[in-house]
Amino acid sequence: MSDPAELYDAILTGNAKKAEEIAKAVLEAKVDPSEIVQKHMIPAMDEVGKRFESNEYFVPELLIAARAMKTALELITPHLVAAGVEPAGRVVIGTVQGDLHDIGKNLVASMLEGGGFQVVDLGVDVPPEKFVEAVREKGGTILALSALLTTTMTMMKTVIEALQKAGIRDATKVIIGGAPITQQYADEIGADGYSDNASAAVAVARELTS
Ligand code: B12
Repeated sequence: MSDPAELYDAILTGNAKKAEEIAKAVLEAKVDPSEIVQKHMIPAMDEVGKRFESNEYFVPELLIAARAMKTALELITPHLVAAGVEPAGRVVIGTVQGDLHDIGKNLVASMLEGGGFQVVDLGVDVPPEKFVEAVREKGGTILALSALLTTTMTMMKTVIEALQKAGIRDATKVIIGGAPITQQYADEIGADGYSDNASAAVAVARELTS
């Protein structure tokens, strides 16, 4: 049987095929799915985040690690649900209208998934009304907005105003990020949280749901 601890290395080195094989084997061996995620997979993504922050890893390493994580998670998630493990919370995420950048947003989505959140990814160029609709329909408690352009970051304020108009602002926590975004901007537009990287985004989301 495969050792679930091997998943740590498979994710850290971005080996999606190996991550898939190990995940299949340990699930067949009836290892607790929650233990696989909490003890081996999340620590691997935490380490990936640390290596990125210390310039040891760059975007390509981040992306292949996130892909390996996602591949294994897709196999494990149905077992987590079957075991009755409650998700840490639900997140609706997307890149704001007019903006097509999605590498950072995808990383944040993968890290949140790895952190135990149920993530609804609306993609890129998402109009405010689509965010409102998704939060309402899918009961998103956290709305995560990404923007990479100074010309599109103002859409974040528009989305918050649309939530207000729809009467669901108070029931929704809004977190924002992307290269031009700062804590000061988040405060200015009344967002509930901000982070400048994907691993810290998980900590912010956890704090807002605790
Ligand atoms: C790759 C890239 C592209 C790709 C995007 C591919 C894709 N699928 O995403 C392509 C080629 C399509 C592109 C197009 C354009 N781009 Co571009 N692009 C970039 C580039 C080089 C890298 C962005 C990136 O992926 N970074 C890596 C990721 C990992 O970092 P990140 O996105 O910042 O995300 C991290 C954090 O910000 C945070 N985060 C991100 N989102 C969120 C969300 C939440 C909720 C939280 C908590 C955290 C968080 O966590 C992430 C992970 O750690 C940047 C330069 C740069 N240094 O940022 C320019 C850049 C963003 N682009 C720029 C421009 C101008 C454009 C174009 C207008 C170019 C043109 N003339 O056509 C178009 C716009 C298209 C559009 N409508 O969106 C400018 C923006 C300038 C500005 N101040 O507005 C930049 C800064 C380049 C520059 N120096 O001029 N681009």
